[in-house]
Amino acid sequence: MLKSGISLICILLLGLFAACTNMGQKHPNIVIIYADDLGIGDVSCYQAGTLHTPGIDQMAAEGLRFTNGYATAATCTPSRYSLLTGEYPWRNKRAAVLAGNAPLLIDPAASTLPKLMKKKGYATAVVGKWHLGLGDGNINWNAHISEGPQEVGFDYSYIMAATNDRVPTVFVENGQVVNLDENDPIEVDYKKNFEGEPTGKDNPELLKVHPSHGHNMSISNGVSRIGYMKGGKSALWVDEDMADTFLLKAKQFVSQNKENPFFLFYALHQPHVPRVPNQRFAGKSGMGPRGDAILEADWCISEFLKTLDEQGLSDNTLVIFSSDNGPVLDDGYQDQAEELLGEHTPWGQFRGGKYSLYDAGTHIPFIARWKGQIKPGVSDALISQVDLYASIAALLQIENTRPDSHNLLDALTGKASDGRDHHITEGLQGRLGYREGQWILIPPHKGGKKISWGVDMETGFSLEPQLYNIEEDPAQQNNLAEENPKRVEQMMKSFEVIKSHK
Ligand code: NG6
Ligand code: CA
Repeated sequence: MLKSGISLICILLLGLFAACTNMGQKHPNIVIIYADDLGIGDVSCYQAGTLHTPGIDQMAAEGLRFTNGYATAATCTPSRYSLLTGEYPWRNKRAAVLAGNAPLLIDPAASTLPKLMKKKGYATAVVGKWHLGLGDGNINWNAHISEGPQEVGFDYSYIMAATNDRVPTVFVENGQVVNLDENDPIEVDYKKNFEGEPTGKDNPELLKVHPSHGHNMSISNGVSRIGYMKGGKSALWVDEDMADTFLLKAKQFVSQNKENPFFLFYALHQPHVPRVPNQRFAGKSGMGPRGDAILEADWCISEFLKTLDEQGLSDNTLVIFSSDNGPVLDDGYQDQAEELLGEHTPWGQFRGGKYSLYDAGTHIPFIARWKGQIKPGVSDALISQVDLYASIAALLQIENTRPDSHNLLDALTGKASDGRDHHITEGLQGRLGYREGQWILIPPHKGGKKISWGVDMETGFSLEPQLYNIEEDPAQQNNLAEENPKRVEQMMKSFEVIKSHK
C-alpha cells in the first residue's frame, strides 16, 4: 500500500516535472502583421506626421520599436519574397511586381519561414494580401488552385491573389475561390478585354473611384482595376468589407489554434490603392481615403491584439508589425491623397517613398511585441525583414540555411542593441542601393530620375554615384560621393562581394 502510494507520488512528480520542462520549452506563437505601402511617418509613434494611430502606438508602447527597420525592396512582391524566404529578392529574377495571374514565385521545394515553423509543429496561416503568384502559369480560377500558399508552407490561407487593384477581385480560401457560382465561371486576361464587358476607360459613368493613371480596365464594385476579368459575380469582393473579412479570418485562426503553437502572416491590404475603407472610417482622418484607410488598418491591428490579450495569448506570442514598402500618394487613382495631405509627412524625415532607392522607399515601421519577454523600448539596431527567417530559426533552434538572412534574435528581442552592419535595398527595375552603418551608397544607375504618375516620384537613379550619411542627413540632401572617393570605392567593393555570395 505504502509502496504503491510512493510510486504514485513519484509518477505524479515525474509528470509534473515533464509538464514544467515542456512548458519551459514551449515555442511562442508568431504573428507578422504586414501593412501595404504604409510609410514610417504614417505611424504616430514614429513622431512624424499628423495622423494618429493609437493601435500601432500601443503595440509600440508594449514592445520594441525599431528606428532602423527595413524592407528589402521599395515594392511589394520582392519584399514579401524576402520576408518568407530569407533571401534577397534580386537573387530571383522573377521577383518583381506580379500580375494577378502570375505563377507561384517561390519554389515549392525551397525552405520558407512557415516551413521552418511546421518542422516544430506549428499550425501556419496566411490571411490577406498574397502577391506571390498562384498556379503554374495557366491558372483555372474555377477549379482547385494548387501551387500557392500551401506549397510555400501555409496550412490555411484566405487571400487575395495579388493586389486590391488587380483582377481577379475575389478571395481564395485554401486554393478555392470563395462563393463562386459554377454557372458563372471566372476568366482572367491581362492583355485583352472580354467582349461586351465594361471598362473604366469606356464606361467612366459606372465608377465611384476614378483612375488617374492606368487602372482603367475591368470594373468591380464601382472601381476599375488592372487587368480584365469576366464572370464570378457572386464571388467578387466588396472593398469596403475587406478589412472586416480579413480580421475575422485572422481572429478565427487564432481561436481555433490557441492550444498549439501557431504562425499567422496577417497581410493587411491598406493603404494600397484603391483606398476604399469601410464606411465607419470614411471621413475620419480629414485626409481623404488614404488617411481613412490607415485609420482602418490601425483599428484592425488593435482589434487583433485585443483578441490575443482576451485569449490569454499575449505572453506567449511574438507579434511583429511592419510594412512591405514606403508610402505613395497618387498611385493611380484620383483619391485626393496629395491634395488633402496637409502637414502630414508619410515618409517621416526621409527622402523618397514607394518605388524609390532613397531611404523612405524601404525604411519602414518595424515593431516587435512579446509581453513579458521583450522589454518595451526603442532600438536603433539596423534590422531587415529578410532577417526574420534566421532570427526565427534561431528561436526555434533550427539551423539557418539562408546567408542573406542574419540571426538578429537578440536585437529583435531587445537583448542586444546592435543589428546587421550592412543591407541591400531594391528600387524599381531591380536596381539596388547599399547601406553600411550610417552610410548609404546608391551606385550609378541608368534610368529616369522621376516617374510621373499624377505626382512625380523619385526613383533615386543617377549616372553619378550618390553617398549619404543617413544619420546626419536623413533627408539625403547632400551627396558626399565626390568628397569621399575612398569610401565610395570601399563600399562598391563590399557591395559587389555581398552580391556575389549566394
Ligand atoms: C503599379 C501600379 C500601382 C501598384 C503597383 C504595385 C499602375 C499605374 N501602377 O504598376 O498602382 O499596383 O504596381 O504595388 O498600374 S505593390 O505595393 O503591390 O508593389
Ligand atoms: Ca506594397
